[in-house]
Amino acid sequence: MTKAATPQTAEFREGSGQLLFPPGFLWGAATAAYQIEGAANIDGRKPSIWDTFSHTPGKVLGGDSGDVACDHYHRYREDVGLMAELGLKSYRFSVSWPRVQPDGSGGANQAGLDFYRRLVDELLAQGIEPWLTLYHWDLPQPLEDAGGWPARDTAARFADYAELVHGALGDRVRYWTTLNEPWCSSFLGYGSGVHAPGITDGADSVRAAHHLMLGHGLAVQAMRAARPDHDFGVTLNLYAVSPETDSAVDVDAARRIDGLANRIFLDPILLGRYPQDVVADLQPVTDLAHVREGDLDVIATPLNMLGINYYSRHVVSGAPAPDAADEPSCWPGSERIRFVTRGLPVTDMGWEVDAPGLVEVLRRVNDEYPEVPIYITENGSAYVDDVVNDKVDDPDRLAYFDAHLRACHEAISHGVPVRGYFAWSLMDNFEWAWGYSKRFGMIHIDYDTQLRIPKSSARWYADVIRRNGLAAQ
Ligand code: IFM
Repeated sequence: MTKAATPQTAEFREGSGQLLFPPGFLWGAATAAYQIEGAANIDGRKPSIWDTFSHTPGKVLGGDSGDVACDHYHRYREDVGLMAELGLKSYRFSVSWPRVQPDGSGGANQAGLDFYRRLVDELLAQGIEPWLTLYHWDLPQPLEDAGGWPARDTAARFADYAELVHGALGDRVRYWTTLNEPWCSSFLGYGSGVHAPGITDGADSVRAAHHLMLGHGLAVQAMRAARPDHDFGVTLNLYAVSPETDSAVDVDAARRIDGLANRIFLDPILLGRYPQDVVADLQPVTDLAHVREGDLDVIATPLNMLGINYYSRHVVSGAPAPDAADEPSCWPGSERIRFVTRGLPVTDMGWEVDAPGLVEVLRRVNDEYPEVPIYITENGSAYVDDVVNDKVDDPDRLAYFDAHLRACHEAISHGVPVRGYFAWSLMDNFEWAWGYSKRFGMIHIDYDTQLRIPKSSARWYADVIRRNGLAAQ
């Protein structure tokens, strides 16, 4: 496909006072199983690595776990009703592997599959397109006990699981994402250890990244063989990356972090090769002997869409942090690079708000890789919310969405094929190592009563969807 020929489908209608998105733009919101479902021990579900991790003292803030979360497993009808009120065109959710295949291999747990059938049927009844993610970090514990993602066999187990879920739900779901943010599964799970399973081994983290990608490729091949008409993709969390200054050490630090955050996934998946500079940077940690002949062909199995999750930018300096040397790190081989802030406004996660970074990421992917339809599969922000008179006013979250949607529009006007946007998140939920202390939702959850209150950002988003665009500024 010739990129230069891509029509500029986003139009700014002078005089209409609106910044319109292309017709058919897929407006959605996203969640993930362990973050919202609860019902951790019923209907045959068994523990995942996140159940084990969150029940290990000291791993999750406040000792929180996903045991109950938003109790979405029992309240999914009410939640789909709220989605319909928002006018969502699509809902991105993930399937809990340990709910549908509790041991990570072998037969299916029909009760688990039935839950997702009920959920999908409810969505379809409301005219909401289901968008299914197979893996959002909840590896069945028995697979971790057998070696987890650093073990090659886990890739094969994942492809079997994908086939099983696709076989059960492929008659009603068309959009299939294999992995959500393999960077987090590999480098936070096996590098810094701040995510489950909490391993701190640089070489393991790189092996995990490879086997996650291999599992992705095998899964796409297996599912596509059954239903070539479906859309298959993967979701990567990509960052804009900049050097703090234009000094040679800072520029090199930015190259390294871009390599480990972005290109270590983009290049194998979209180009069928590892970036050579990243391979060289990794030499002190691993020689990548786990990469076998033919793996990269599998990993580069063509995609129907690429999901991009965007939150912020990394600004880095190569002047080493004196105290960082021996800390477990999610940057294998580049452990001493310093992450700096620029004094921009930050969200409750401490992440700088940088909407231009989203334009940069989108244009970069479109310029440097073969063209593929892009969906923003997550974008959003955590802020502290107050409930006042049964209402939640969240102007900062609303402004974050607004700025990033303008960024999407700008990218589209430059010819980037952005086809949809999923707000993170539909509702407040279990924010991993931060427990329930961070709120990303457009719908407020009272975790004591399970009362749902749509925030002002939700009402605003409903209006954006209704008009398929934003008011001009
Ligand atoms: O909550 C997470 C989600 O599970 C994956 N992407 C980032 C979100 C915010 O940290």
